[in-house]
Amino acid sequence: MSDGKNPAAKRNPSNSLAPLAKYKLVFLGDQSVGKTSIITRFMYDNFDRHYQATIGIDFLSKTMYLEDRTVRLQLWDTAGQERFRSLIPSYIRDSSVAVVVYDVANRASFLNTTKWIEDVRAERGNDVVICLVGNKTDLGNDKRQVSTEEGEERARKDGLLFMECSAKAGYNVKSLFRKLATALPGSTDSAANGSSQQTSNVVDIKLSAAPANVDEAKSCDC
Ligand SMILES: Nc1nc2c(ncn2[C@@H]2O[C@H](COP(=O)(O)OP(=O)(O)O)[C@@H](O)[C@H]2O)c(=O)[nH]1
Ligand SMILES: [Mg+2]
Repeated sequence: MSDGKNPAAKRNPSNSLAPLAKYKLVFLGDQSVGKTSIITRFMYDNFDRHYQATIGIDFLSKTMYLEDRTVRLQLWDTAGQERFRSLIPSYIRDSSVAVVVYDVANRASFLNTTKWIEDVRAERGNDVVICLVGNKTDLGNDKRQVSTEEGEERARKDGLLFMECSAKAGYNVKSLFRKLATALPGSTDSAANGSSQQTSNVVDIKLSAAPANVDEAKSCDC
């Protein structure tokens, strides 16, 4: 009682005075792999989307309350169409995290992640967390064109985080963001280098069961 410090404050003594840390997360990948659906699932726990971000680029914000600090995530959705591709580098430029999505039932979208990852590396070098995400696992094994092992192997070779999920089924979407949050630069468990995989001793992030005023999503209703 006497010193009034809790363990979280000890880990991050400036926590209470520090301005809210903002992180930009960009979502990249071919058209129709499910980028907008993953964001929609995370923001609203919904699959029927509230917003449609397929023309140009749009972002939504969400505050996440971590054990030792609070962060503000800016989720930048992108359109994968070639005609918007020239815009992509400027959006990648000041990002902390790049989420490169493919569709596990579409091999071409997996192969194309190479290009998206090259774009990210060209802009950010190693100063970024890249997560490779295979979406649409709900489609089942008969539709699958990319195995989990192949995705994992690719991520391992390139020093990327990896996750499979289904925006439709709501499978692993929260886990994806939990993984991203623990890898953010400056977080307790991340190294300065974003490709660090040392996330075993993770903090408990309360993404679910949040009170109604926790989440904010402003850019969809305007
Ligand atoms: N079966 C299935 N379909 C999905 C999933 N995620 C997205 N889709 C569908 O795939 C299509 C493209 O999704 P969208 O989020 O617009 O992809 P984007 O172009 O990458 O933003 C839509 O018809 C979605 O309903 C998923 O996890 N499973
Ligand atoms: Mg979209």
